[in-house]
Amino acid sequence: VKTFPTSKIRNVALVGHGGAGKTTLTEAILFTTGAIPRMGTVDAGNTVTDFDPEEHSRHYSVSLALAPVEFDGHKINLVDTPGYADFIADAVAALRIADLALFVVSAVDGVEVQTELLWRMAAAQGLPRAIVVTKMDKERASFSTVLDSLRSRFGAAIAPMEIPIGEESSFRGVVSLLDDEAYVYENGKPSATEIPAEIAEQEHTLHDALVEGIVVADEELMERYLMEDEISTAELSKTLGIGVAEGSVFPVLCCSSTHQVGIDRILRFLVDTAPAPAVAEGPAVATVYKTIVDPYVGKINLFKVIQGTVRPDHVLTNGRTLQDEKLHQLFTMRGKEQMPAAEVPSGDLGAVAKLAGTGTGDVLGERGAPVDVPPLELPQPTLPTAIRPKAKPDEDKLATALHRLLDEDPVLRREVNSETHQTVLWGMGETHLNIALEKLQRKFGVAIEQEPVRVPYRETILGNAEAEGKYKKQTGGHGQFGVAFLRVEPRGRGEGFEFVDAVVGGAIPRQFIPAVEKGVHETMERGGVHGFPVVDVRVTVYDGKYHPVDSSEMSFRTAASLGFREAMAKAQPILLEPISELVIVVPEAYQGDIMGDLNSKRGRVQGTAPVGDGEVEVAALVPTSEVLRYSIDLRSLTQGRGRFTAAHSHYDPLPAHLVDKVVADAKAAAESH
Ligand SMILES: Nc1nc2c(ncn2[C@@H]2O[C@H](COP(=O)(O)OP(=O)(O)O)[C@@H](O)[C@H]2O)c(=O)[nH]1
Ligand SMILES: [Mg+2]
Repeated sequence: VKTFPTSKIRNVALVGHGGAGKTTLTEAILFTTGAIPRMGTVDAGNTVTDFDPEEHSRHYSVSLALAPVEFDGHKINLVDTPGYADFIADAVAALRIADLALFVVSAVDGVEVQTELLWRMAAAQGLPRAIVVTKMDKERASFSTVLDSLRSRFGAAIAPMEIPIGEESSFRGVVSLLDDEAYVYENGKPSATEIPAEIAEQEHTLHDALVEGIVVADEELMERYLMEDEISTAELSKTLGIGVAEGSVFPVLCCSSTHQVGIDRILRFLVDTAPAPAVAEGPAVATVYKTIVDPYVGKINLFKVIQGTVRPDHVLTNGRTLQDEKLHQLFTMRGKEQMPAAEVPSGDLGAVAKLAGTGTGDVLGERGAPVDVPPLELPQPTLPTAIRPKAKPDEDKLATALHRLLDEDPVLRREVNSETHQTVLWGMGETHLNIALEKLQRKFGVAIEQEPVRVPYRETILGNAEAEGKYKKQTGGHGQFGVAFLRVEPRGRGEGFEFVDAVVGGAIPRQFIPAVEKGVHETMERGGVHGFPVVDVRVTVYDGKYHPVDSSEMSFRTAASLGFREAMAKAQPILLEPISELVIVVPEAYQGDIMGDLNSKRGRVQGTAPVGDGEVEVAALVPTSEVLRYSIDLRSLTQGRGRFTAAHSHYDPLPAHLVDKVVADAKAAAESH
């Protein structure tokens, strides 16, 4: 690939709700610029940017993918992103390196939930934004309806640059409002035409509104406009570009990707009006926004150069690990294809293979280069699933495979629960987790089985009790003998286990006291009356008996275990359940539903507070067992408009009427192994 100066580079993230038409628009742009000889389709699974088998089987994007194209002496790096909530992390990463967020909105469906969420993110970042209303050819497409909904959601800075000629099946061209030119398309080829009479008046009004909107930003232009001076399209474009770069105006274009109508106008806009990356001279610095793990090629890191020029064989230091990394060959990705690059200049996107310890979110810089890049904040996964390899011998393989999978998908989190002994994988939703498991099989050859996540219940006691633990065995020669009298008492929540030795007069010889403690401790861990670990008890050994020949460490361990079990059973044992603290943010309209649902989940709302933008935050304490799948519940309660975090808070007694069910479920789970 040719090297382009920074001013001729455009980094454009295509974002928006799943199914809006991002991948198809990317394909249409690749085709229009001659990068590919024919257009693939998402449904046939042969587009450039949906190349994973997981994308083919589902017919939608799950990872970001690059599509650099050349147009009019510029290099436009399109980053196609997934729109579904489960895969939002890749959209977040793309927004971080883009200089323009191009929101793709379906002319049929209008502004949808993910579009709003992504808009909010881009706004928080101050990222320049523009909108393409696509699928203009489809039945029920309406440019004006979409425009109204854009304005009502995103305000008056929404500025149409075009109006469609025809709509639905008669959609055949666009009028460019900036220069009053009309184009109709045949087989993707535009030809200039007269503005159709039926839209001429609307065109005039919109043209004037657009031009006025542009010239107010520039005093000199304003004056000339008032003097009715001729202002060239180039001047208007340039001034509009300043507004776009400032994020004070959001141009709107329209197209049909499948019929290739208006695609060249979008390219024109990107070249003429979209901002170039900021030029930064100095030693090379690059940020890694995505890591792809290929089982054969290894890791490929996608990066953006934010300062200087990155060259082959450059040695850069990873700002997190402080390790040097040698960048051998540089290339650019187009979908899954690698295209060699001689160098990657400031502002451009590149890729590099085989870095030892670098991944998503890392910053690479020349020694001594000041590296001050805000961290890439990825969403926290909220849905757990427990996994195990289908075949027992794959245990070790699973650990390595998970490690590599997490390199590629840093949003996934792996946890090994020491109480339930489960390996738990946390993801953004069911599809995210399913795809993770499919990749474990496809890329790393480990077949996985899912099982319900077990809640780490615990046991404790409410009362005091005493018991005699006696172990006596006579076998042939010398036997086993030990007796330990134990007292159990409850301790406060979270205070843990305390062992007290109150034996006097050598009823149990000194050297066997540790064996008594060990016997108690082991039994607590293995499980109490209901089989769950015992916590928050004081155990006192206050008397005992021994035999000079038959007593041993073993006999006292066993005696203590028996005594502890008996005392526990008499001391009003109860189950404790973990309680999670949830912090939920939803649009105000959903507050009532959220509270009702929390109520039905035995939750206790701790407080609510408005957090701006029409949203409220609800904090609640809810039994963990009730919210393992809260991610799914919240999505369906709010149509995807809510978000939440959950953290372990504390343990509370499990209500008595639930004990039998919890015990039965645990037994069934244990037997299934
Ligand atoms: N009629 C029509 N269909 C389109 C157009 N763009 C996309 N589609 C269809 O809409 C569906 C979703 O498109 P896709 O590009 O996967 O959307 P994405 O999820 O935003 O990437 C696919 O079936 C496309 O064929 C268009 O301009 N016109
Ligand atoms: Mg897509």
